[in-house]
Amino acid sequence: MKKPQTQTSGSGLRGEYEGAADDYTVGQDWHAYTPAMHDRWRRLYARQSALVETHACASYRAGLAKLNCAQGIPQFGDANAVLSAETGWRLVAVPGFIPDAVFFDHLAHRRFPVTRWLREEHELDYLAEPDVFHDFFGHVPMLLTPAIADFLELYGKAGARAIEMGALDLLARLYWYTIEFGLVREDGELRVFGAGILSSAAETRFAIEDRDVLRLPFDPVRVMRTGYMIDAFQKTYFVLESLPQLIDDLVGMDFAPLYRTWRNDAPLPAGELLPGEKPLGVIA
Ligand code: HBI
Ligand code: FE
Repeated sequence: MKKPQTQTSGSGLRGEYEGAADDYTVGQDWHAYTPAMHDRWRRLYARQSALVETHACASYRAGLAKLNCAQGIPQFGDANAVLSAETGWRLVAVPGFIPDAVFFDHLAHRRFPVTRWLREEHELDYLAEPDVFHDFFGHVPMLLTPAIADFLELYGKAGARAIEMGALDLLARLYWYTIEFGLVREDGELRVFGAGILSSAAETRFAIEDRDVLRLPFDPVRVMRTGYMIDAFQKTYFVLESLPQLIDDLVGMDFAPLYRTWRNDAPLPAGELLPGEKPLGVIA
């Protein structure tokens, strides 16, 4: 029996970092997953995939179907065959959270880091760190959508400059409010495409159904200025009119002047409207 894959390393980060390569990649070590872990994945999958039918955007649902991963923790190599044919992305296994610069470099080269460990039984509903369920179930289906695939590469390429300019927080909010917690309007209805929402049963319902939470039209600068919480439901969601809007709004945008303007400002509190802003209602 191999040692359990979920441990706290000397760094304080959960995951087994020892033996990782310089770029923090590891083997997935798929054969080390136990039957109990595959069973846990199946239950997580069954619960979330039912919700996805009614709450996720069409691209996500199409992507998930192509990945064929209902039966247990998937082998990343199988997903890579699908990804390489569709958008040229590739999954790499990592022990858990990795340094910002390393994360950006993977994305810039169309490699998506996927955490290899699975949450414990008592964490089915909530987890603050990414695990294989969040990373795979939440993110990988959207890697099959060209607009998202291209945006993520662009985000990766923007990383080094943001770090250099002391504006990482601004750039990271763009990822947070789209890739992790983004909503998109589809045939007049609100749908989810953010992985942080789609890997949580409770937030999937909340983000779409709650009548009072603030939903604002996506605007890159407004997003970059807005703070967020990592341990509670979001207080603001940003809504795209379409997935390609994400890349259309950002490609060719010069971030340097924005960084200089906003990098020293405290973030706008989530959940608050600026003068003149109009929230989008629940589109039921
Ligand atoms: N590492 N594994 C992993 N997953 C992430 O989502 C991640 C990361 N390292 C840095 C990071 N995200 C963010 O702080 C950057 O997007 C800024
Ligand atoms: Fe994530």
